[in-house]
Amino acid sequence: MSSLFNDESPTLEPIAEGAILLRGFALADAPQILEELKKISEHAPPRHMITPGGHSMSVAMTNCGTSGWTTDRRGYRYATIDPETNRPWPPMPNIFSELAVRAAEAAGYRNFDPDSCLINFYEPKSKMSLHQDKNEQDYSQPIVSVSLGLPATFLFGGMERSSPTRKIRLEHGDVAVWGGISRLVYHGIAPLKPGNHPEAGSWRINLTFRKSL
Ligand code: MD3
Ligand code: FE
Repeated sequence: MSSLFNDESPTLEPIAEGAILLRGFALADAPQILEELKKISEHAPPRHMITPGGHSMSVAMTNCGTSGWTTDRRGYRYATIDPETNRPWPPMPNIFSELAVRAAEAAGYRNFDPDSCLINFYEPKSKMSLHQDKNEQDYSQPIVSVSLGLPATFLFGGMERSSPTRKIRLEHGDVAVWGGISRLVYHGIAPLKPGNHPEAGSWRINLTFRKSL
């Protein structure tokens, strides 16, 4: 019921200038997305990447699309070859790119052309510290994020790491579009609370769609 409603006339919830939350926008596609994620994970297994500072990330990551975000001791970057498998990342399934473009359009971004989908797997206690997304070429393109599985507390800050943060609960099926002046805002995810989700079990999964190149 809510998925039918949200698909055709999404509730646009403004977060800040340029940032819009589309609650439940991905609900109808979620089962198919989760099936595709199993295939992607076989080809490009999620892994705990190493930051330039030498720390292992608590979030396990993989990518699909022509370009994927990676980190190791040498730095953060986008790469067309998965450094773990030495093969290209799996292609981005059409249902992924179509969902991302529809969400961007619903939020008012007309020419979103994602080449990259970073897939974040959170287990209980996994977190993402406050950071900016600055490894992309063109900051005029928005970022579209899709939340699946367990709910999370998203932290939305400001233009400086020390700016105050707002907490926003992101749930299964929620899609957010981050563009305009919100594109370079500091943001993060609080440590995941354990739980069980009927479709995703003990996991939270987040997909971020970007034009990286
Ligand atoms: C606000 N991921 O992968 S998605 C990331 O839930 C990342 O896994 C988080 O931050 C996650 O880089 C948050 C929401 C998000 C993504 C990018 C943004 C919010 C953003 C870029 C600018 C401002
Ligand atoms: Fe980010």
